[in-house]
Amino acid sequence: MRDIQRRQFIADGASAALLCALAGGHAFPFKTASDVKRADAAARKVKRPKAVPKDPVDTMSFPTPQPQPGGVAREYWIQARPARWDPVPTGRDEWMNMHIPRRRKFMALAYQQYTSGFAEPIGGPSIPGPILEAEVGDTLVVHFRNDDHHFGQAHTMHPHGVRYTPDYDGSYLSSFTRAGGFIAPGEEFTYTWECLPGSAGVWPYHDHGPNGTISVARGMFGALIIRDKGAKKPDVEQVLVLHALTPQVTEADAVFQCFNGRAFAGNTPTVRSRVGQDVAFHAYGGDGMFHTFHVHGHRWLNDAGAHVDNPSFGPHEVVTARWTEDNVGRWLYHCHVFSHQDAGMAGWYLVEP
Ligand SMILES: [Cu+2]
Repeated sequence: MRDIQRRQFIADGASAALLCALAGGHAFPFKTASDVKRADAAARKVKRPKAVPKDPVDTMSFPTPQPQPGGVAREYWIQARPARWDPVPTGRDEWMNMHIPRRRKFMALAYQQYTSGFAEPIGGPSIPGPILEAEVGDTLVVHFRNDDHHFGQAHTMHPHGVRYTPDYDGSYLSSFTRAGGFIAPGEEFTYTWECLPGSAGVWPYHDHGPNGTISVARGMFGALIIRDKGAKKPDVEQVLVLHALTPQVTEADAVFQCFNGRAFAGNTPTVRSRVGQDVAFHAYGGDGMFHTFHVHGHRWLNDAGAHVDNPSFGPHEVVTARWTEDNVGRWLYHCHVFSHQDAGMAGWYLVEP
């Protein structure tokens, strides 16, 4: 059975499209809005799979990790929910002073933060989702609730960079799915992730449920920031996720190339700083494409100690650009893939004296 599905996946992929979405073991070409609707319908029907162990690891159980000595448990309450979303709220591109005439609003999927015990929402649903912060030695304890009453699908949170046992992987694995890999609408699950030495940095998290590819394309992603114990937080810190909102999910007549769910300067984040401040941008690719991160008027040292002003990165790979500010002005930041830049992947960076 599994082999047949696998062959079907390969056949669909070869004949129909480069990009495929998997919904509960069914493979769909991801070329048109109706392909996405078919994947949605299949994903809605997926029930929690019955466990069919194959290897000894499939039946092992694992203790929930605790913070290291001196560390603490950092608790978050995060809900997944549908959200009507406008990628260009101003209707304009402020860089080129152009009107953006397209139909724009669509149903996104996003993460939303709540206060303790899901008592009150903290702000609205956001793309990317809430930034989850911790220090090395801590655990991240994330209470996750699925409120996807619109698409009616199971969702998860799958983190990068931290350590987790199989139950907290947050990945749908058909008959090998562990506890955190399938959270149905209305259900809650608590993930515990360990911020061990080596996990300092900025890392993505995202849905990895049965329809994960399409959910991520709708906005279900966010970032973890793990700092070394006592490390200074930059004065200005901005996470930027570079990703496309495509016609397959928006049903608009063209793609929106976005930073953080918004396209075109004046809609994408406008980042502000002053001379002398410690400024950090963390950029990652939230879709299946490669991108670059370019900031006018600035260059910085990469991890290898070389000066760069336009590093490239692949899907879900993070680059950090950090410097002490010394250049006053109105600057552009953008992806240097021109087809991305010109479809909205650009924004303002304003430096005051
Ligand atoms: Cu790009």
